[in-house]
Amino acid sequence: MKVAVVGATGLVGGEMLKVLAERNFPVTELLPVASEKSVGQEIEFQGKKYKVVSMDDAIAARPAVAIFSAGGSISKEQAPRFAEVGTVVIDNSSAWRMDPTKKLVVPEINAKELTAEDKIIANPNCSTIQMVVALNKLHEAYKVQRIVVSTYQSVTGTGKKAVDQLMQERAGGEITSQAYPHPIDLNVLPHIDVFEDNGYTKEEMKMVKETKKIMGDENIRVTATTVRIPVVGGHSEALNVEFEQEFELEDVYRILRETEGVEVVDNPSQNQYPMPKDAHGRDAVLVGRLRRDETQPRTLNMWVVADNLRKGAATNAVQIAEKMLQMGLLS
Ligand code: 2RA
Repeated sequence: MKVAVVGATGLVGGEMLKVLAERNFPVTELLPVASEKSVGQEIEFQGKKYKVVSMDDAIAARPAVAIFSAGGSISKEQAPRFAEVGTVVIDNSSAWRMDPTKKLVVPEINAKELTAEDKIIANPNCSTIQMVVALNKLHEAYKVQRIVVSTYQSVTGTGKKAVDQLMQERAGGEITSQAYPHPIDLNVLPHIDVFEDNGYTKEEMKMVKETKKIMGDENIRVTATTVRIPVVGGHSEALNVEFEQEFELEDVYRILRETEGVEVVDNPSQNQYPMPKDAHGRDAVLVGRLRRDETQPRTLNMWVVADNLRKGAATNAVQIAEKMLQMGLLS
């Protein structure tokens, strides 16, 4: 199967190539796409060398699927061009996520909604993916009414420039990479993406809007504070979740242990709880620190950690492609 990876030289694009290889996705020909200046650059995939190609050449090759991680403006312009030649596009940018004609998919939750008509599919925001993976089965059991979420997000979510800024600050040398308006080492920034008129950031509003769409329930109320912290392994989130139905903690543990993609790590007496260093490079969504909110009924506190480049982006996108293949929606 001809597969294009658009944004192949970026952090997420590189992770997509790694995941495609790890999961033995049936790639017979790879079309790595990046900016014009990268055309001709060689990358290695499954022991073979491929040259980066231009967007036009990739479209002309009519790949079966094109997995994008190249920013919203490029996706808005180029995804329809791929779709016109019959390519299925799975896009990691925010460009199509809230488009009512496009599906926003976490395979474990709503892949069943995909049809042959879906030619552009949106991959949700990383901070949303790990939250809904952790909550979806609890929602089915107890019906989520309200989520208060605070995130502690890795600099890898911003990209290579941010990782370089952190490492340069930490090394104490010259700072040539400035991804943030402030130092990030030994600091935290309550500022991810741009601020909107309501005082929330775009990142916070993504969590509010995307959660409802993926879980198929416009009545779920979400309020978010998203924060950048100086780590690289993955995003962490503190969730306070109010349900319509009462729950027993042991049932919550059972449901989470049975939830696809979730790993319960919760033994505080042994200092065992989810941490980015343990999520790094893995696809599992780690859940722990489960405890009843003693200030109000039917409410649970939990801590959720996942590698934002993997399940938060690359793996979720590849899993969508795998599901479509299984469903006969990819030729
Ligand atoms: C971030 N979730 O962490 C956003 C985009 N990857 O910056």
